[in-house]
Amino acid sequence: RTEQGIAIVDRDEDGVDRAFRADVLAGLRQQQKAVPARWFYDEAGSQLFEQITGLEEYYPTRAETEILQARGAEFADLIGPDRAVVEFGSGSSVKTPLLLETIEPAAYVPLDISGDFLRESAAALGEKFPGLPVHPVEADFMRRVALPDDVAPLKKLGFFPGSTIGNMVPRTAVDLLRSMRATLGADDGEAPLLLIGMDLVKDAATLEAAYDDAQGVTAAFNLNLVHRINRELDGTIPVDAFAHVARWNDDFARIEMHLEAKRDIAFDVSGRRFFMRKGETIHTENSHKFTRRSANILLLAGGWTPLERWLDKGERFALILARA
Ligand code: AVI
Repeated sequence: RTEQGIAIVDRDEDGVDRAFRADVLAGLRQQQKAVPARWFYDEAGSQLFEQITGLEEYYPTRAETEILQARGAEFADLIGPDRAVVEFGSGSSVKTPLLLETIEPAAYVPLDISGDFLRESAAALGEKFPGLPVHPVEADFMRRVALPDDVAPLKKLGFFPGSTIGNMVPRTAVDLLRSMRATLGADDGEAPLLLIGMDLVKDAATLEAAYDDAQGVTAAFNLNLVHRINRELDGTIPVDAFAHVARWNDDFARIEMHLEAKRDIAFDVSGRRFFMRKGETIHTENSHKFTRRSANILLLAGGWTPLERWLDKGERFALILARA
């Protein structure tokens, strides 16, 4: 499933994504109902996320872009030219060019589970940087990915912006950091580098607003998961029975998103019956926030030594450079 060029989505004879169904059914059976956040990103969900990144309340994208714009020369100095930039996730139309413009890379390798996004963003990048070899790889980067032969001998820089690492519980985040080391060839040749974005702990009001915006875009993003379950898994979930909730969990330093039942409800998904009491929730996302220390500890646990970090002017977000 995770090797280069192999179709990754495993569908049954009715075209249902087996992993989606398994995750939803298992998650709805739990005491605290939960569906992994990765299922937000169907076409509508990805568009809503794009919209979120432009919201007044959602500062992380702006803050990280500011760092890339303002501090590019500094990290270009530390990183040096002629590296293959391996991006975990398809490049964003804004951040990736900012990095590629500053560091004079030898190649660009976007890794993504979704072939469509991958091809689109690789083509756009190719047009922007005509001389740069671009090697898109369709793969699940949660496991070690075999890089194309042309790239293997080059020095590597992993790029993982957006604080996507924050959407994983620490155990999964450490697994991913270790997989990244393996993908980047940490044990054969020159030590790879990693440039990673991490959102910082701040007051709960700012964080809760970032995940519960006034226009209701984040609410729509959360509720889109219910629409997706209904559409793809023969669900009968009454979407209007749910409220979007974003709350700061101080014990684990994370924003949690939930879908809270506004009344007692019963519904079916894939032929199974489920019940929820008023006030009961489906936990749909964690977005961990970091301090200097917790970021360093996580990186070290994943096999990376932090070298330098840069913050935006408002000190809301960090870009961290680490070496394997
Ligand atoms: C993709 N990820 C880093 C976003 C975040 O901030 O955790 C997803 C998101 N969820 C709600 N708003 C944005």
